[in-house]
Amino acid sequence: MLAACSDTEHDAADQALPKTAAGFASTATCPSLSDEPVRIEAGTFAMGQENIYAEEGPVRQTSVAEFWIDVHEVTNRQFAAFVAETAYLTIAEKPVDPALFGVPVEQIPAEFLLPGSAVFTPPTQPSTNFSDWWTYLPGANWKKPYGADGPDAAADQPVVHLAWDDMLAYANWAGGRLPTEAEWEYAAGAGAEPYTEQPAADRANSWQGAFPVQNSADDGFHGIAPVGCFEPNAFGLHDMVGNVWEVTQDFYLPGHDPSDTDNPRGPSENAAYDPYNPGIASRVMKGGSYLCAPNYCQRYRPASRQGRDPGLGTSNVGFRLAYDRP
Ligand SMILES: [Ca+2]
Ligand SMILES: [Ca+2]
Repeated sequence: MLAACSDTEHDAADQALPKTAAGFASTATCPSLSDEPVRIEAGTFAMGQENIYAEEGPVRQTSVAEFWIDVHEVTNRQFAAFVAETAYLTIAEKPVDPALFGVPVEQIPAEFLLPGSAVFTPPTQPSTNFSDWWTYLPGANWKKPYGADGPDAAADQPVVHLAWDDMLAYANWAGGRLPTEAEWEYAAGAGAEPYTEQPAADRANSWQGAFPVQNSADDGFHGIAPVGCFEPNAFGLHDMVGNVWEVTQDFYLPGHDPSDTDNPRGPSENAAYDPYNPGIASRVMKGGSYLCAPNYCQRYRPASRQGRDPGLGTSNVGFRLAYDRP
């Protein structure tokens, strides 16, 4: 299916790492997918993974009830239909509440209070510090994913820069809900054996090369790909692993409760804890993104998980919906 993509990113001349956030934008088109969700039968699977990242264990047999799930990440086209009907304004399009910073307002740089979002912006030198590649760009939002000066959001690429409330508003409008982590992981694994290596270039959109300074884009994409460019899994679901991270409804704790195995819904809000973001009840996000590379974030796997700040979107996080009935 990659071969069917009418993109130019396979050209050798285009293999250098883009220098700007907007340089990661793709103009590729891929075979269009149905928006019709698929039914996932109730089942039991080995949830979690061990000997990789501590937060993914322990592995335990886990049951999920029947549900339906989108075959692709929610796209800009779908989100635009919601906004057109409701005039909904996302968090990233509104001025920032100074109280969120927890310091006197005069200590907050003025640009941090402008509407905007966090955009991946490649550093010029090797780094292991995420603050070197995340930039708060005023004017960045779902319609302008690379900032005010960048290209418009492409219709069939996943919508990004949404906060939790934005995803919830879309889900309520669309008649769905965010999947639980267990549902998502069961659907992503689709009965396959767990793996640890980076997926092949035709299987998922991840990062080939030494993150964050070298990206050969062997899979055809430096950044986000349109949904449906990569092969589906055995359940017919595209881009579960890679492309953009997908937020689930569960609150985040590092590691799983080994006794919570029957249609688990994660810890309570009060019990939620994210060591990278203490003081905030993070949600679990799954599957890694186009920024996951072997030397950084080996999370291109169904069991991978990280906490997601509910109040802020970024350029590598999206979602898809689950449903309790057809
Ligand atoms: Ca890629
Ligand atoms: Ca994904």
